[in-house]
Amino acid sequence: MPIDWTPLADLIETHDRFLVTTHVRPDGDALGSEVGMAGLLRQKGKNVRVVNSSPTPPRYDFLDPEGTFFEHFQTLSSPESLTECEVAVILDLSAWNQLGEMAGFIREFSGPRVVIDHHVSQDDLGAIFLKDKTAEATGTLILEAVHALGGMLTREVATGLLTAIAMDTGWFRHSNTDAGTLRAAAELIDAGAGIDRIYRLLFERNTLGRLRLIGEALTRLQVEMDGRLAYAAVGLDDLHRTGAIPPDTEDLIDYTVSLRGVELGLLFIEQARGGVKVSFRTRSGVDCAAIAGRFSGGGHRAAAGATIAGTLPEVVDRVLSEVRQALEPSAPGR
Ligand SMILES: [Mn+2]
Repeated sequence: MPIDWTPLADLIETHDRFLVTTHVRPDGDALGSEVGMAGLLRQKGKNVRVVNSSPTPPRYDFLDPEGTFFEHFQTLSSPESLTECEVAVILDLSAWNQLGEMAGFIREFSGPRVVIDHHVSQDDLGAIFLKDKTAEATGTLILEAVHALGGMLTREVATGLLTAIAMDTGWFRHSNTDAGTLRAAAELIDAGAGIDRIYRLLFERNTLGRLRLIGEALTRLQVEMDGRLAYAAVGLDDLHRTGAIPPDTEDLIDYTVSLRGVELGLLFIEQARGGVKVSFRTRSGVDCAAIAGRFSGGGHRAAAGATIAGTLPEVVDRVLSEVRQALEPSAPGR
């Protein structure tokens, strides 16, 4: 359903200072959407700060060539200056826990909050929701906002939005890709986004640590239930041993569902701050958002996640026993 962008237009009309933020462990959609949104707001003459609870993974440094666009909440030199922002624009999330360290600040934030997102809602966040769960990416929604508000697709904005859409569709391969996705991509390429350049920057700058981590995870890939369920677990010690960094696990989950016959793929990643991040992916009829919801997580039908308290072996056991039940009896669409 198309979004009515009037509430955003009204806030732009009546306010000058905007804070833009996104979820923890930001991905291409999160960061690319921020580039698009901040560009639009600045074109409207607004003062914009883009502040995230996680630092920007090196993979996405090309979205911020000067290193000044994305600010990191915990290392701000004057955190109190953030309270000067009048409107909070929250992108690509609909749950308090996805805000990480910034959740407290956003809860206290006295001005209007706007959420622009495509996830199944978990929390109301006390916000104006500009949401389309059928959108392939938040980046697509920002492109709509640019159209609706008469913004310009500069090369910078187009690069951010193409990164956003390409990453949330698995580079135009997943089931959320349709003709409209490719039309949006074509428009962004016409506006100056270099698709080959972006691909090279994202996928052909692997570190040896990242490739070794992928190798280790694949070596330990487990398959059960006649090959319908595949999973792998990555511990903090694996990162240390291989020289990988936490963002290097970003696309690892895709290998689980690349295996023939797999209906549900799981990836368990031990978190430095405690607990385990679990990713759920399907290429069949399994509802990943529903399974993740049983662990206070969420996302989309085909891709979801949850962060669960406990040690790596405990969480693996708990999730597997839940998931085995979800896959019995045989899931449709095999
Ligand atoms: Mn997204």
